[in-house]
Amino acid sequence: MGKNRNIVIILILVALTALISGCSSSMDGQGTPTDKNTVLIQDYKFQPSEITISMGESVTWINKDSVKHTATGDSFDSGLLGKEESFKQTFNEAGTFDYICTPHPYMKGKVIVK
Ligand SMILES: [Cu+2]
Repeated sequence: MGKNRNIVIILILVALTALISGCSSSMDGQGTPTDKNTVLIQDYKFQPSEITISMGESVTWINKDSVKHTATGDSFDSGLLGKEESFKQTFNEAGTFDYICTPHPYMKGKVIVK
């Protein structure tokens, strides 16, 4: 009886360890740590919807939804991004660049390049 109990405790510990390591690895997968200009596509929204960067910098979009989204402007198009897929675009011109998601045109975002 005591042996069974130990097994149960070990199983719980193993499950907890798996959970904890699973969480931390998914946190590592969040964003691209080297790119400070990251826009998450989540809940049918660009977050943040407006981002300001300096000329020559790039913006990385990461889709967090199960639904496919795009980041599509006049001068760039991510194409359809599945969950956890990302798209990086460099902006070498100053200006305001509006963009939408092609399948959901009500999703709007803006990149301001200074
Ligand atoms: Cu979309």
